[in-house]
Amino acid sequence: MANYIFCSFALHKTKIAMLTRIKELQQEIEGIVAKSVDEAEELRIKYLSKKGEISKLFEEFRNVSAEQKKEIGQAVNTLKEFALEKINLLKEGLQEEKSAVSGIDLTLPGEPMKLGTRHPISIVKNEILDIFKKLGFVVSEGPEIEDDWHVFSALNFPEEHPARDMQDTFFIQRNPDVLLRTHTSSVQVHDMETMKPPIRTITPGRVFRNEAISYRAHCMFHQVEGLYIDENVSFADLKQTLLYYAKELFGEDAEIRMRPSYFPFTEPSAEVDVSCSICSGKGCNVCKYSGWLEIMGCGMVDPNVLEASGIDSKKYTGYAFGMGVERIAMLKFGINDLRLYFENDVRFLQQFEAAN
Ligand code: 2U9
Repeated sequence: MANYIFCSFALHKTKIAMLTRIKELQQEIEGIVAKSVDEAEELRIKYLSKKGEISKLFEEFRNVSAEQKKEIGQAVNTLKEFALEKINLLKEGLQEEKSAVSGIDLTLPGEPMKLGTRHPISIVKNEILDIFKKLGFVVSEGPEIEDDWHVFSALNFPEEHPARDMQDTFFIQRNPDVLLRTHTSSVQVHDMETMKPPIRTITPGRVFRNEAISYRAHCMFHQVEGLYIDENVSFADLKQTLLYYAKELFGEDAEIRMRPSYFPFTEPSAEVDVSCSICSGKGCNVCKYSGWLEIMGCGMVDPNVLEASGIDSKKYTGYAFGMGVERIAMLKFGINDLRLYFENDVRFLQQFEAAN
């Protein structure tokens, strides 16, 4: 009798241990993942091969009493089917993935990215700035939206000057005191108001004029303007500086000439021509057979302009110059239509130096 009780107790223990193990394996198999078909096969071996975890359960099954065999047998079989299905599904999924990428060699190098190119205006602007930086000029920049004082009044434009007209200048919100700058000289007015001489600034920036767009005019373009104020600054200093600039930009053979002109902010004023680098001054269709190309305007800063910004015109003199970057770039690159700069056509843009 005692023996029977012991035996029944032992069998009961086997049943609990087996059901617990079946449950553990069930949870474990639920969570299995495989990154490759080989990994899935390893899992099959681990659970379903002759020496696998589930086969071990079948061995233990021998110790289960006859009346419990049905229940435990069903549980082990269900687990075996579950494991088979799970591992087959894993394998199928991995096979599909593999065939989806087959035909693509993932080790091949990628398509090279097309490098952008620097805009010709930026190339020329940087070149101009670098030349003047070498001479000790400091780059100064300022707002595109300005007031009347900094664009016109401080620069000696009379009240009735046509540049103030709506036909020439973009005003904002019909307010005559809020406008888009028509030249970067406004930045240098700010500089004169805030700096003490010696002042030596070079000012690049966009300017806006109410112009009809054509091959030779645009309502927005880029200027670079220079200003040098100190004691004893003379027209000779200006001439030598601009000759150096022309030789740096157009080559050692470049010569300049100055023609008298008029600007409200400089007195005397001049327009500067450079010898035509295409025909070496002999005459061609680019220089219209004159041998010269106009590149900039310049002059001695009008004493009224110095005084308006609080600089003593008895103690200080200064020179100033200004140029349109589009025009210089046209001459350097042989571009014949200003609109090309702003159309963003890659066939035009990719002809210039690669940006790095
Ligand atoms: C201050 C005082 C004077 C800048 C100057 C020019 C002459 C000039 C034109 C060239 C072609 C403008 O882009 S363009 O249309 N500029 O001819 N600019 S002197 O004179 C200044 C600048 C700042 C305070």
